Amino acid sequence: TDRRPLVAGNWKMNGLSAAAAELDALAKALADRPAPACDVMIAPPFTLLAPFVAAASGTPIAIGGQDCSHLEPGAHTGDIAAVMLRDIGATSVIVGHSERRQDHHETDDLVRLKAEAAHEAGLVAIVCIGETEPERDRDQTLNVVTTQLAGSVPDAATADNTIIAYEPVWAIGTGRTPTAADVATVHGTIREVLVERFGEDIGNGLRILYGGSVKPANAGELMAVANVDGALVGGASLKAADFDGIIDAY
Ligand code: G2H
Repeated sequence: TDRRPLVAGNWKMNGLSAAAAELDALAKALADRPAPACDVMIAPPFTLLAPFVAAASGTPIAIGGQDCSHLEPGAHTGDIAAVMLRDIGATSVIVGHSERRQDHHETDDLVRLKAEAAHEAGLVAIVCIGETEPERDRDQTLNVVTTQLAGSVPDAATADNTIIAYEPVWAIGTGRTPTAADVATVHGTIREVLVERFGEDIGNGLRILYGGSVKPANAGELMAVANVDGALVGGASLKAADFDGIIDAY
């Protein structure tokens, strides 16, 4: 199966209005060399979606959201509906990032509803899963990701509307990464679970990103692992030169 890799940047709660210059710098870097052999996406905070959509226009960079509500527009103070993201020009949205699961007590059920809301609005849902350090120490990694997949990924998932991101929580922003062999084991298990649930076509078509302390220096090794179809990048997506260095792994 041909899966086009995706390098996605998650800016998290970073970026003031001047940060649009960083997107221009990335666009310039990409324009200065042959078209990247991967899809490229940046998810800025909600406040920067509009300027980033404008700055990315005419470039290979797609813009996504970092979260969406599972609800339709209405009386929900502080929330953002998936249709609002689509309306402003986003084409995808991250759901169930471990920081949302931790900081906002998001459950697998809620994450699945958010992914369904994203689909309803015509957005690609990037569904995040991953074990904590105590879970890893107890050898529960494969159980945890299997449970999260079952609960967080909608039944209507297809290779076109859903992307899985495996992010071991202990590797997020810590500079620590699993070994290539460990990544291969987890991504291989995720692939098996997807094929079992969705069949060969969809199961093998769904992209599985790795996330957690990806940087230019380790991107080549991590992206070469079987069933790693790209990266979800936090800290190293904030600077155009770093992010471009990761895209360059393809
Ligand atoms: C994991 C990742 C981006 P970082 O959360 O989603 O962040 O690359 O900073 O570890």
